[in-house]
Amino acid sequence: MSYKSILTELGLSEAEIADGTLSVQTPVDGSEFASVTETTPAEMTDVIGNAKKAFGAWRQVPGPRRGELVRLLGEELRAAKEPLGRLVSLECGKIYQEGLGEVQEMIDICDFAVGLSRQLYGLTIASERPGHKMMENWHPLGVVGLITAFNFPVAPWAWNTALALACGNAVIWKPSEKTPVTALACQKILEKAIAKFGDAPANLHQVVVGDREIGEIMTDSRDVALISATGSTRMGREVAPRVAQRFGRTILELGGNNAMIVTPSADLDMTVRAVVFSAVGTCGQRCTSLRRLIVHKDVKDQLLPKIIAAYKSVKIGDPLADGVLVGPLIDEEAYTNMQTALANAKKDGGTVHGGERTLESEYPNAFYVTPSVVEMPGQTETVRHETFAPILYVMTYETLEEAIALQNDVPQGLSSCIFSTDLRETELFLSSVGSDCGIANVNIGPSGAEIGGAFGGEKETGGGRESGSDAWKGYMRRATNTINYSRELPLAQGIKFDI
Ligand code: UN1
Repeated sequence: MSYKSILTELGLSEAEIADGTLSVQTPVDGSEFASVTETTPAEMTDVIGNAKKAFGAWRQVPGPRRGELVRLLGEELRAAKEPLGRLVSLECGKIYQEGLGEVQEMIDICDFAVGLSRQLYGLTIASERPGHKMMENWHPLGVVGLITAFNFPVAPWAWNTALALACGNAVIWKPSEKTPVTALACQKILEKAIAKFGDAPANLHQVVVGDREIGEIMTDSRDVALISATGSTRMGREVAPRVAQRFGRTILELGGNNAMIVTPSADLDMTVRAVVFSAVGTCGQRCTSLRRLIVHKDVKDQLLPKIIAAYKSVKIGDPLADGVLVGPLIDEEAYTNMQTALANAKKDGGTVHGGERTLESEYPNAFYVTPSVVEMPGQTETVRHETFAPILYVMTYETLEEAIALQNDVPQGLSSCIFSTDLRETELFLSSVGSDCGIANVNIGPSGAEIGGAFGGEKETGGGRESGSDAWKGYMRRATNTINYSRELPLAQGIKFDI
């Protein structure tokens, strides 16, 4: 199937993906496959104004009716699953299976948000005063500005948008400049749902394509109530203070430095499979990718050769080809960063297995690498830094307390896991003195979370939660209401104030 036909299948016309100012290369072979029109800074005033208008109308539509739009979006996504999965693969380089998985996450969150649209529950609260009642109501928040990253070009959009729309908000989406075409495809898919829905306000959802200037206008605007940003800690460090400056709200899902603790009681065959998927899947470019293996000193010699052998058997190549498990890195910069990290790890006393460029003669303009395992003498600064590439640092431990301390001793706090069949070990890991991450798993790798849970993490990961559980509350504002149905006017706390 040709690149062009994927785009046409998704309803993107030639004009929308050609003759623009932003050139889009596929990491598969480095060639340009689209060039899209960028939003100018001047246009942002209208974009934000239009979103504000759309919000004004949408917030008055009953929640369950808003859910109907999300239901229709889920149906359109089901219909577009294969071409969209292929486009994800083409634009960001993950294998087709993972492209399909990403679209499935979008479908799942739509289903979740449809149910949610009838369950935006508030509370009734016992009032301390006679003839009074208290309650808590959730209202739509406003315009939601989304900033997303190249590595998951569509699922985080869906987590945010499905919830934001069900919660009564309008959305402005700034996708990564590396993956704007999938964003335009999502806009098309949503437009189909909107057409079937019938009476949604214009500009309920808008995509803006451009560089940081566009992003800054959005983050600085008082008319954008919430900025939900997925990406690097560096990006979050710029976004968060700008939004805080105007007392806006943020949901931040930033870097991870995810670890797996392997204890002597672990099922090692299962461990190897989990390590390989979570460390080399998406070419190590998930925020949840496994980056650190903290293995008991008596287990390392059994486990490491199995991992190295499994790494050698993994097929690397065109992510759309059958049987391939690892596609390319996103670009040359990612490759350079990987090589720098490996060189630093060596300087720190690490022993590097793999990590070389491969398929260079076939794809001179693309960056395929063999995944690497690095045996480290300790948790050096190189290990504590998140490098978005398939590098797995291996360290050993003697006591579980020591392993947990190592696991927690990084600036990031997204995902973590333990492989163990000992209840005492697993419960300690999950307890208040265990993993300090937003996600802590047992006998499952750190990546590949289901949408039903709240997704996000602590420390430099930013503290935000997206997706399932009660993450929807981040997209609404809470009003506490106290109602007096008596003929008296008692004051709270028993204060006497007679006039
Ligand atoms: C990301 O890499 O930004 O848990 C998101 C996972 C996926 C989402 C990753 N469900 O790996």
